[in-house]
Amino acid sequence: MGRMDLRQGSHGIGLRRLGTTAEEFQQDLLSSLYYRRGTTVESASPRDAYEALSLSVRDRLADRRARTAAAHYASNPRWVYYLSAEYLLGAQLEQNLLYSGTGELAAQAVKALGRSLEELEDLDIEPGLGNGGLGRLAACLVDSMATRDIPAVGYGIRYDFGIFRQSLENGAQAERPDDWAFQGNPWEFPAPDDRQTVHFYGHTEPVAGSEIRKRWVPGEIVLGEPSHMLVPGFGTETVNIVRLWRARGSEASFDLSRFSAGQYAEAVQEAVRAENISKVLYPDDSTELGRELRLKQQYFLCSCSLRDIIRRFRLRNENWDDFAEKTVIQLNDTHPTIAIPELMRLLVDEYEVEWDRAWAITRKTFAYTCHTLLPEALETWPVHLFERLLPRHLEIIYLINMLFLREVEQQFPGDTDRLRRMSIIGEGDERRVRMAHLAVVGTEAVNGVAELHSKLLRETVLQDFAALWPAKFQNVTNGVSPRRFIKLANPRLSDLITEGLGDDGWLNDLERLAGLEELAGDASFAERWRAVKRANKVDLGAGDPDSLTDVMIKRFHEYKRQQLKLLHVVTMYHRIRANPGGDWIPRTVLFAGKAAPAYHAAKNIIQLINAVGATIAADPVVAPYLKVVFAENYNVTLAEQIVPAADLSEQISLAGKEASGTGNMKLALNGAITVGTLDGANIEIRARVGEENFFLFGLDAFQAAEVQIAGYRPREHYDRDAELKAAVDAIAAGTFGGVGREVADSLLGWDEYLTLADFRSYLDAQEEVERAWRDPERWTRMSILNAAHSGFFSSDRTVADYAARIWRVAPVTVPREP
Ligand code: NBX
Repeated sequence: MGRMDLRQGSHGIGLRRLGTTAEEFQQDLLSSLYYRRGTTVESASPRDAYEALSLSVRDRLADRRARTAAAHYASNPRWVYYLSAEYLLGAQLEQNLLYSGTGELAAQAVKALGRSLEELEDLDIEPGLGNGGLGRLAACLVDSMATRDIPAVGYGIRYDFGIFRQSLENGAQAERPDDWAFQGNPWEFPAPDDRQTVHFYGHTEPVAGSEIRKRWVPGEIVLGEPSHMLVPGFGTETVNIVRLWRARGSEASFDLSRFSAGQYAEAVQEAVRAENISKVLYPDDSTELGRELRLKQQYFLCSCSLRDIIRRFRLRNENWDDFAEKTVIQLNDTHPTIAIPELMRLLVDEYEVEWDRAWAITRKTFAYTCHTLLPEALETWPVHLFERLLPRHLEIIYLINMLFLREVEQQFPGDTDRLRRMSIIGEGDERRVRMAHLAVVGTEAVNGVAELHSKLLRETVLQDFAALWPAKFQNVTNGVSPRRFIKLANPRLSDLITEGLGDDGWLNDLERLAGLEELAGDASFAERWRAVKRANKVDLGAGDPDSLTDVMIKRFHEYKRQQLKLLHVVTMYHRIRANPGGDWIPRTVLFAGKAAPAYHAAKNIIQLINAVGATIAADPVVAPYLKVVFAENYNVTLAEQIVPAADLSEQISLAGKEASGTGNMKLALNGAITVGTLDGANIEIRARVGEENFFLFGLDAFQAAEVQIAGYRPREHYDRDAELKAAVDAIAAGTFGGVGREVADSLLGWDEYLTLADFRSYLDAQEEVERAWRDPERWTRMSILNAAHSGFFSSDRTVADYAARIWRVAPVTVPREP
């Protein structure tokens, strides 16, 4: 590959065209096995068969990739570069079979190897290069950019170890490393020719004849080696790429003289240090520990990617004034914000562009997406760390800040408090660089990820910036890929929808699901809808398929309030025990999700859930009605199994805390009904599916803020509500095990996320859930209407919004095979 990939397709080279019949596919599969795996049908292991199949499927996208690169090169378009420290791409084989239209051929061909497609799909390991919603959003957006024919590259880090593998040991979370590519990764194309050099540490020196330019003399040099994965569009010819950087020591990092002297560890220590940069994904999804290695990762990603972007720009363009016309760089949260001073450094120091011109280019090039409102999730870095690791960037940030504060001073003369609040440098006990401020100052557009989130950003966290630049702030509500989360995850429902709507055009025009509305009243359609859900529950095997499958699947965090769900479970347990003969609705409560390894309170909640589950399972009175399941190691693959089987979708975060949520969208699209607060995208889901098809409860964001301001006392709720008191007391007494005490102490002591304040309202909503469940016709109708009116939540729409309002890019059509 290398730089050739931009210039020409396969035309004229005289490549053999890949066949389109089962026999031809089988031939290709056998050649892959023979020539690329170096084995034979007789001695092939399942892994060999998997690899050979993957390579043959990948080949079928390669020609589209070549035509895409050629079309992009020819049209010299405006490009979108998506910078993200995380991608949760999910398993590749099934997706690429679908997107290349070779599923049928492949299924027949693998039979010749004496294997089944399902068996080989089970060997497909997902690259878990992300924590949660932010990483999965990046994956959905690159899918939709390709589907919408937008010239785009996603840049990221190729971590050796992705998000840890979770297992339960005595009901508590245990973590093991995720060596995801241990057996190789057939989906990846290495591109060593495009490697980049990255500098760290050292000092800066003045440059003769310039006040502004500096020379950075680094103290450490690391190589960034890229490889890429193909990102095909659905129902189109475009195949884009995600380019991931891996750190390597340079030749100089191996100390041959030490090696010769027998100092083997010392000889490689520099290389090891370099390679550590891309060794492991940080598993913390919403706290910033300010670790040096993490800042190194961020700069490594940005430095490699910007040089690659500039290399690509210069293939077809000469004038820097065209850079911002041809390039938009979207920052996925603040993690890649160091790209802003890095572009300034490259332009000013290396390409000798004058400061003001460079700053105008930079500001026009970048856009920033914020994914949080939690103050502890806003990244800041100690100035002294910056000074040591990236001395030149700190100087540039100081200069940016000085000029920026001058701008503020002009607008608001004499308002020193405002200057202090808005400064990129925070002055506390320790001076820190505020990355969100840098991201707002250095970009053309800033967006939140759901209506409420964008509004709260404007009115709270970024209020001063919104006052200064109101037009900069926008909303782009998140979305999810309907291919992965309906078609691939839920083939039964996909077939039924296609039959109901007459064709499968809904797969890239999701608003067409609205056509299901008129089928919601059709008894036979409803019957089949119910049968699909039931069959999916049987496949999942979590519990009785006729029970209400109640799912809460997401990262464990106190703001998401798994503890509220748990209080509900304990209350159900008490009620059933008190009245064993009652007309109870059987429920399976399914939890899945990881807690950051250092997040003690979240890990306690996991442990308590499992303890409560075990107590219930051992209780012959309650067990027939209530089952708690904790599915280990939640990831994209597991989500694809759980989502289709869900009846009830738990979206119960404290209002004002969940930026958007995307699991809420996946579940609604698959006919689960939401029980939720007015938080994040829940609000938009409810507005679309209709309030009668959504179980609402709890304080809204405004009320929650008022409660906090008035001085929240969780004990008042505990004292007033006998069932709540009984649940908390049982937990505190250790009925379900020792960690209960700590969980109860936190609930009664401060309850940061108002769990107790929302308890009664939540229980009322759950009673409404049960009323609806008792009427299967009503429930099914609600379920169909949820899917019918969730078409807005396609990531294709999200991408169309970004393209029209932020990126201002036009699609480039890739010609079909001649
Ligand atoms: O981003 C999530 C939000 O919590 C969701 O509400 C939202 O739907 C989703 C997509 O916009 N944020 C998230 O997943 N954050 C992280 O994973 C994260 C990772 C590393 C880090 C901070 C946050 N340092």
